[in-house]
Amino acid sequence: MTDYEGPERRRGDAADAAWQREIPDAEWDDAVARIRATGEAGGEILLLCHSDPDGDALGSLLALHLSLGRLGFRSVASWGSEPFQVPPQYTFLPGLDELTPPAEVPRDPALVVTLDAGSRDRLGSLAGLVDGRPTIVVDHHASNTRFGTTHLVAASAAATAVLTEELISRLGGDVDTDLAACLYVGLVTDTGRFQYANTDRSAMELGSRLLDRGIDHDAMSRQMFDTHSFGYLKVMGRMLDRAVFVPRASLVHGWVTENDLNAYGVAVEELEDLIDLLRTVDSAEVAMMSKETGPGEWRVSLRSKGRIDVGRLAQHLGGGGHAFSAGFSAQLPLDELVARVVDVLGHEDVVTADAGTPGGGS
Ligand SMILES: [Mn+2]
Repeated sequence: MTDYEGPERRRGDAADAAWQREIPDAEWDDAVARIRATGEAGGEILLLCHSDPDGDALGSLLALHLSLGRLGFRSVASWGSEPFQVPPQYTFLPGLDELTPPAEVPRDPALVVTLDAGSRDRLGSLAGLVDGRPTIVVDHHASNTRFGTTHLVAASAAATAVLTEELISRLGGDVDTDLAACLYVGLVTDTGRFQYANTDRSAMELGSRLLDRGIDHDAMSRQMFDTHSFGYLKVMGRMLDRAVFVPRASLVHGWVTENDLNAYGVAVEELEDLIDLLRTVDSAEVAMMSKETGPGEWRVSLRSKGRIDVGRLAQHLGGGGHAFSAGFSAQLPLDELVARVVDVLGHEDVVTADAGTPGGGS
């Protein structure tokens, strides 16, 4: 199929999207040349997304992996966290059977491409593979540390999937229905189903191009957003029952313990949406959701309505993310965890200059 109208159409009458101006053409050319040279020489291209992947990380990883395979290039797709498990809401994604567990990833790839990872740390147990090796970083986190050798990084891109589509198009790849499904998952999850402030015209246009490829978007949305086990509802009930509101910090906090997950047979990967319930609280500027991933170990998600830069807040606590959506990990008693977040919320540098529009995306 060659009738796919990709970025050419975007470059027509309308002005370039902001994200297109963030990445110089030379950087795109360099990325394309490196991938082509490695692929054509039969070299192994290692694709890595961030640990504990969300929809954008997973969708971008699979789309690029499938695309390179169709171009006749050898690629390996993985991420550096265990258990190496795909969250149940994404099990319809094409290409999942081609993923390689971190222990089986080749230790000496010719080229690495990272997707949706804002820093080397986010590559988890596979982070060392980017050291001293050509690495193309594809990402949209404002906090990106530019840890590679080629950087396709644009903070104003709604999702890494937006940049991945551009890369596939520049490689001369065709976006067929499978690739479109992967990219759509990235786009729809990181824009909060086209509701967050990062939803711009180019995100809507990408959505429309992907629909043109015949994806089953309603069935995909049902599995991603509207399908839960009964146990998940019970965990949600426990979480809501004990959620607390801290008025002086305009913070609402909910948490799920390992005990909750064991009691109802729910995996921690299924809890991605719980924070969306917390962020609906009218009097809370910041929503915080803590998930226990080991005894006393918490994976914390943060969302802001606009006045607080939770990306900066998370950086203070060893994590990162976007201004409206971020996270960090910590091993602390829960009350100390909340106390530290409340403390950082008092720092001046986490208050945004232009308080206003709600956003999102990770
Ligand atoms: Mn993302």
